[in-house]
Amino acid sequence: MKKSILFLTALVIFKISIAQVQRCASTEAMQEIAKTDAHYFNRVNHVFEQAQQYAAQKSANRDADDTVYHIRCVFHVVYASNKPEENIPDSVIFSQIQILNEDYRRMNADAVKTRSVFLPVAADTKIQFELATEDPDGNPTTGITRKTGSGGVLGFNPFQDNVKSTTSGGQNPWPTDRYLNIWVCNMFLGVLGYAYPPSNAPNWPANSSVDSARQGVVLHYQCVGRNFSNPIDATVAGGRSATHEIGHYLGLRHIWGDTTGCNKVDGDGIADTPKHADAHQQTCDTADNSCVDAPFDFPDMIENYMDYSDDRCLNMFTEGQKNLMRAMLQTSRRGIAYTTIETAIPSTASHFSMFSVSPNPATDLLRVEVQLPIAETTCNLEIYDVSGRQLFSDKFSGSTTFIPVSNLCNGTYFLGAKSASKYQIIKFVVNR
Ligand SMILES: [Ca+2]
Ligand SMILES: [Ca+2]
Ligand SMILES: [Zn+2]
Repeated sequence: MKKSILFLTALVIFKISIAQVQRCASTEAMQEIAKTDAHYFNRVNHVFEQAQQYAAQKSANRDADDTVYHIRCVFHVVYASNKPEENIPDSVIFSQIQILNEDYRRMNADAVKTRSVFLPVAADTKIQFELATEDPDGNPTTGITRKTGSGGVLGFNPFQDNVKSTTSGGQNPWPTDRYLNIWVCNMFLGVLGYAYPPSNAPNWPANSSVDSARQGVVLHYQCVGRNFSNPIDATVAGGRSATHEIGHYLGLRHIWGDTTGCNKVDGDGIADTPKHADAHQQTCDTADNSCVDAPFDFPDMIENYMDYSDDRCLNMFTEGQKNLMRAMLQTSRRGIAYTTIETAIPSTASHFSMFSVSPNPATDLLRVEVQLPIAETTCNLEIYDVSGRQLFSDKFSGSTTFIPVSNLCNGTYFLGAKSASKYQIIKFVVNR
């Protein structure tokens, strides 16, 4: 969060000259609020720390893992009267809701591309999205409002937040403590989106923060949904700007923590995301490893939705990010979602009824036990190192086998078992 305005300006110009689009202006928009609200960052940090503690107290406070949050969304489409293309069709908004549900429930088709090294922390957040069916007065609604407005020749300005008020050419929000408001408009300087993190501590009265009427997400109309006929850029055509911005809205920070370089304890305040030196600007390089993590060095998690990578290589949130977002839904963002209890438990549905390794730590031989489903006769066992390199692969017909690990150096490894219907990973250590 410590970044000079001067540096930010330079960064924005650099991004625009290279990539033509700026993935997200959330940090810069927050800096703008801080100019007139001296305690803004303190408040944001305080709320973030409270949510971290809340999420950490799993047994006492964390909701049961089978609770599903359903967030009520309202899309406000604000378009210039002479630019009908800005008035995006319902079908594009429907596809955006679908993308959000796929990404947050880890049902995205490209979840299979998450590198093995990150599978143990890849999360189904159990957060879902739907268009509101009741407006603030209790009347039926489509959850979409449309309005001709104007943010001026260049589009709406993220640093003035003018799309969020009718008096400045935009559309007023629905009550921000009951709905996730998502404004869709043309935006200044190719900014794709921005959102503010929660800044109202749960023990404060509702709407006590000066910015309560500004809570929500703003998206450039050309990065909404899937298969949009006129995307602003191929790297952002997957509808994942919304996934990223709603991550901010639910309290997540950029994975590199908005501080460049590796000389930081943990950029984003999330324990299971590796340290990143900086954003990956619409790139997709799995060879990147910008900082050394301790005690084990992970590659950069370029597939995390809170990076700036190409939409086509984003595919995961982590367990730590999930817990933080769910903590916010129980505290600062309480009220925007209703909950249901999921009877099936998908996160373990793909697990074997029994899968174990011993001894752990191992020295020479790893004893593996797998209970295959009744209708299946074989599975594949695979060992990966922490950078995702496959070191071993063999077919196995169960239930007990021994894998030699005497050729492996001391360190952490992952053993994966894959059958026709099951997939599970166990972390093990070699230490001799
Ligand atoms: Ca981290
Ligand atoms: Ca690393
Ligand atoms: Zn962002």
